Amino acid sequence: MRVLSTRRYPGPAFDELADVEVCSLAELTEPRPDVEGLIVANEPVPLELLPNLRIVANFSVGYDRIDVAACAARGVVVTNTPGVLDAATADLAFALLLAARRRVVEGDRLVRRGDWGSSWADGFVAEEVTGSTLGIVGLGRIGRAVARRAQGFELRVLYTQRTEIATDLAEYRDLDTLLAECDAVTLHVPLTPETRGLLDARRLSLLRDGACLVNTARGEIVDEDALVAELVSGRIRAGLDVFAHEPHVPRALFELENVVLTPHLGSATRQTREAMTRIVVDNLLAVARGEPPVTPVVL
Ligand code: 8YV
Repeated sequence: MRVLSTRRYPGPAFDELADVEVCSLAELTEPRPDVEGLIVANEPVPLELLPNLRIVANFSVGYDRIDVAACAARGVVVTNTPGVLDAATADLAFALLLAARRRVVEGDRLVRRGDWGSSWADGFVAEEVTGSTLGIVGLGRIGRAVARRAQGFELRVLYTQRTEIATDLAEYRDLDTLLAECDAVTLHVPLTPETRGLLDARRLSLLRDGACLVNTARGEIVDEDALVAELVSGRIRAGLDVFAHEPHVPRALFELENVVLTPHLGSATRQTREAMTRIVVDNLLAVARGEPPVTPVVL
């Protein structure tokens, strides 16, 4: 089975693909009837150029940029990489929470500027993380990994999602109540038509003064203009790994000390990225053998 891959994905599993060609989507301009498998990283699939495509193996748990329904209508299976990036993403959410709340990056900048001129006792006081209340929006695999970490930090943990579940990890609240009750809120829902703009200006205004918003999910879940306005006002803090128009980051954020910015690093550990490639390759090999894919996206 000939596979087209938008990059050389990391890790040894990639070398198990016998017939693979690395080609970006921008380079794919002519019809390719020889291609039966495609590897993308949550990128739009040019179905019209791939008439004999059988599988889109997505190097990503999120598939919001892939038209899964259009693929299904053409008999093309789409797979993703669930499970293996939960720990890495939860770790980053915690890193952003700690960094934003404890002013870690702001402190680093102060030291590098040579502005640390007085004793440790002056200024730079932050709000305690331990004992504060964390709200998790979406208690799926990644949300639960965050909740487990939160227990180690002795946080009170609330969660919200469409359906309330029985769990010892967190107490349920509806979204508006959760936003108003928490010292920090972290987002772990996929981007869907229902979650696009979920945190609009009204909901952002429900956050407590000084609260911290962490987003390692998708930028489009938050009204970015409204978030920038809240951050510019200085009313809240944030740790942001994702943005509405990546790699564009609103310039107004660059000057702010109350926001920590990272370039979509949620799954970016060697172990996690190699495990993602392993799943991508396992899905392709299964379909090549005529077997069902390992981790299909089910509509
Ligand atoms: C990827 C992600 O870095 O899995 C996801 O949903 O956002 C990240 O792991 C990104 O999608 C590119 O594959």
